[in-house]
Amino acid sequence: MANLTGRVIKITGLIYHVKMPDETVLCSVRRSVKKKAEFELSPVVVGDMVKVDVDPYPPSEGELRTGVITEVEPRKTYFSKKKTTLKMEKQQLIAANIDQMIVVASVKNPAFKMRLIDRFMITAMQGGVEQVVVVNKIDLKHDIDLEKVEKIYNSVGIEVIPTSARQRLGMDMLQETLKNKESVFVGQSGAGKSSLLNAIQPGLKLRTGEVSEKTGKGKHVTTVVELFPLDFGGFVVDTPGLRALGLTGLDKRNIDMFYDEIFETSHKCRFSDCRHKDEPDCAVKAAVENGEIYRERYESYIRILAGTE
Ligand SMILES: Nc1nc2c(ncn2[C@@H]2O[C@H](COP(=O)(O)OP(=O)(O)OP(=O)(O)O)[C@@H](O)[C@H]2O)c(=O)[nH]1
Ligand SMILES: [Mg+2]
Ligand SMILES: [Zn+2]
Repeated sequence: MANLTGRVIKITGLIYHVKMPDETVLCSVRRSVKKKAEFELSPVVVGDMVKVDVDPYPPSEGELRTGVITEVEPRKTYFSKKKTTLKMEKQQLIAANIDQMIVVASVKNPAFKMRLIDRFMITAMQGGVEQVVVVNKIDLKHDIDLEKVEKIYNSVGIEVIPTSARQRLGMDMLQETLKNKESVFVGQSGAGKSSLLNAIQPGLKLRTGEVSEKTGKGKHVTTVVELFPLDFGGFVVDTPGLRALGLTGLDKRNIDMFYDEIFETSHKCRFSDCRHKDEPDCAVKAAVENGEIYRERYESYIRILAGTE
């Protein structure tokens, strides 16, 4: 049996599609690999580099060869969310070995929610992935202060790209950002992740769906996580919009680490364990008052903090 290395590009049910140098092999996962992933719901995810025992028999005409995944190589980066089961808190890995997370929000339908963007940011930082914010549907009439949003994220080194998949606005900038990188598209259902990818590369022909008139929410159109090559270089992973993004590994003492400017300022607080809430002589609160720290960032921090208390 040939033992080769490949990359998981798609998972459908229990079948793992692994791209090898010359072919795509349909694989199952060896029991020992499943056992190792005790705290993870999915032992193998899209983007994983895996060792495969490829079936020696040639596939019949027009069929793909089959194999077994025997090992998962250590992940350089990952994107995961929390899944609470009856018994314990587990990490649900969604994609591995990607360079950047493109957090797609929309100015409207569904409503723009900075706190959701920030939750994605935290998961990206935890997984060692760079972040970019895309604000889509700018063709719609809305009341979001895009300049302010850009200022806030740019101040912590995060690029913001306003787009309209419908009117093809911002596509050059998005393409430039995606070029020669591996990106995972995340965000609320209906924000337009699949539409943006179709606008960038029509050949992808990803399924897109309506946003409900009644609830303003997406209808969870994309259901399979899949890795696609881009014609201009790079790869993208489209993901299903998440209903909720649970965070793992957060502790009320370390949340400020995910807010660069808050973390830096925190060294000037009177108490070294200051949470920047009701403590006296808090340098962070003072910086918010005098405009050195954006109030929106502070409020986002406080909301995440509240969730861990
Ligand atoms: N007006 C407007 N509508 C858009 C734009 N981009 C996408 N839409 C619409 O928004 C709806 C949802 O788009 P999708 O691309 O399916 O959204 P998604 O983020 O992939 O959603 P899930 O796969 O469910 O997570 C569709 O009806 C799109 O036509 C845009 O730039 N402007
Ligand atoms: Mg989609
Ligand atoms: Zn403080």
